[in-house]
Order: sequence, then structure tokens, then C-alpha cells
Amino acid sequence: MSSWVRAHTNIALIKYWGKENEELIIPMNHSLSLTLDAFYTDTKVLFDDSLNQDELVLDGVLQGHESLKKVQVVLNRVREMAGISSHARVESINHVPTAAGLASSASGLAALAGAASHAAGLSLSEKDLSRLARIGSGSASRSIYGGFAEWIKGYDDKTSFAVPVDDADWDIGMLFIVVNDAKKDVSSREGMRRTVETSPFYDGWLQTVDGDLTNMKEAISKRDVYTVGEIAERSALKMHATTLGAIPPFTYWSAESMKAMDAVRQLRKKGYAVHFTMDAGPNVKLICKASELAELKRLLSEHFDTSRLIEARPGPGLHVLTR
Ligand code: FM0
Repeated sequence: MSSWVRAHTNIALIKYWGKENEELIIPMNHSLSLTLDAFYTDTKVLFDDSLNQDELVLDGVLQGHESLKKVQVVLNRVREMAGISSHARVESINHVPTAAGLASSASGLAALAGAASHAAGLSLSEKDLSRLARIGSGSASRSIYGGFAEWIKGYDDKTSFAVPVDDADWDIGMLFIVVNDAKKDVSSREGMRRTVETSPFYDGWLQTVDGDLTNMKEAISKRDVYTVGEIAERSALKMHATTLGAIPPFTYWSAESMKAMDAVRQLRKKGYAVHFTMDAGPNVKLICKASELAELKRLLSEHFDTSRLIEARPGPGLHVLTR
């Protein structure tokens, strides 16, 4: 009972930023994302009585204790559900285009939830897979589904999970501007904790999420890429504004990120329906029409090396690979 399972990463258009419960990963706010075709993780799990500890092999390299921690949260839950006690060997391959810095916990922990439950002989509903992925990493709860997904924050382990919103089978895409930057990262886990605890702007963030989410779902139902992007950009800017009020203050923006944001604004002036979003790092992600990806890439290649421009289209949900 061991198969490769694939999950694609997702990018939030309404960000998850802050936890109400750190152990169970219950978020402070609802979020909404688009799953993408370009980045994904394949994972296989084998529960094996002959192992005397859990093992994680990522891209062919045996990982240490630190990377194993998140993985064991999911493995332990699966063992508990299936009533098994054997250790597991987890093999995982990240498919991320050569430009570095895009490895995401969303696809990794979603693929793990799928592979571990499959290997343990459990056949979980999508809702329960989403809950299982969530305890590994919050954003992974949304990667169970293709297209647009909403993570309903809920109030406990049973009520916090993602649901599908729209299959995104229409003219929408994302273009990544990969920004290289030597600055030391503040992980999203640490960044959101610090912001919730210390930033006076955090309450402002919480106040507008529900309104943005309602408007976002309406724009999605109308397949209005301009408004989807507009709301996503505003949401991202509000999230990033909270970090400047934290103690100590921090930002995920670099000079290159600002150059990329400016390039997007210039394209918008030229009439393209294009906006940006950013996550817990300096990369900038454009939200645009899929049919204009090639043209936007060509225009941006005047300012950025083409190796740093990656096209993405809506991607599928979690699935078992047959090969
Ligand atoms: O994806 O602490 O899921 O909604 O990417 O593992 O639950 O890595 F911009 C930030 C993702 C946060 C927004 O956080 O955190 C989003 C973010 P964990 P994640």
C-alpha cells in the first residue's frame, strides 16, 4: 500500500496571516487561493515495522530532525487514525523550476497528507484530507483542491478546513518574478506570530478580510480577472503593512520586489489587466489573463532575466499517480 501522490502548490489571493491556535493551526482569518500547475510535490510513504525511526528523504537527500518535525505531526495523526505504530519512510520530490526560492510547504504537506493516509489504508474525504494537511502547514489545507479554494477558519480541529470554490477553468494565470535576495528570511510561521503578538496594525488587517473575501468570490463568479487581481493586490499590501508595525519590525520586500511591483503598475497603465501579490518572501507574483502570459513575459524580460520569469496556470487538486 504505497503510491506516489501529487499535490500542487497554491498562492493565496486573500492571505492567511495569523493563528488563533498554533498547535492545531486554526487561523485568525478565512483565506482564498489559486492552485497552480507549475509547482508541485510528489510524495510516497511506507509504514514499515523494520524501521526504528521516521525517515524523510527530500529530493534524494536524507533530512535531519528539524525538517522531520512538521512531517511527524501529520504521520502521528495518521498513525492514530489508522491504529498503527510502525515508523514511516517518506520520500518526496519537489518539482520547482530551476530558479530557487519557491519551495513551498503547501504542496509538500498536502502531498504528505495524501500519501500517508493512503499508505495507512485510510480513505479520507477531501474535507478530512484538508484538515490533515492543515495541521502540517496551514496553506496546505487549500492544496487538496484544484482551482480556487477557500480555507474556512473554523474554531477547532473539526471545523477548520478548505472547500473548493471554482475550478478556474477560464482565462486566469500567474506570472512569477523570482527575486534573488541574500537577506535572512523570517519564516511565515515566525512572521505571523510576531505580527499577531506585537503589531498595532494587525486589528486593521482582520477588520477588512471578510469584506475582501466576499468581493473576491463575486469577482471569481463573474470571471473578472481585473477585479480578482485588484482585491488580491490590496489584500497583500494590507498583510505586508502589518509587518512594519511588529516588534522588531520586518518586511519581506527587497529593492527588487519594489522594482517588480512598479513594473506591474506600468503594465497596468498600458492597459493590461495585471496586479501582484507577495507572500513571506521577496518574490512577486502577477495575477493576469492566462492568454496574456506570453506577452507579459516578453514585456517584463526587458527588466528581468527570462530565467526569473515563470508562467503558471490553474492546476489540479491532490491525486494519486499511477505509473
Ligand atoms: O499562503 O505556519 O502555511 O495564505 O503564504 O505552516 O501554517 O507556510 F504570505 C504568507 C503561509 C502564509 C499566506 O503560511 O504557515 C498564505 C502565506 P504555517 P504557511
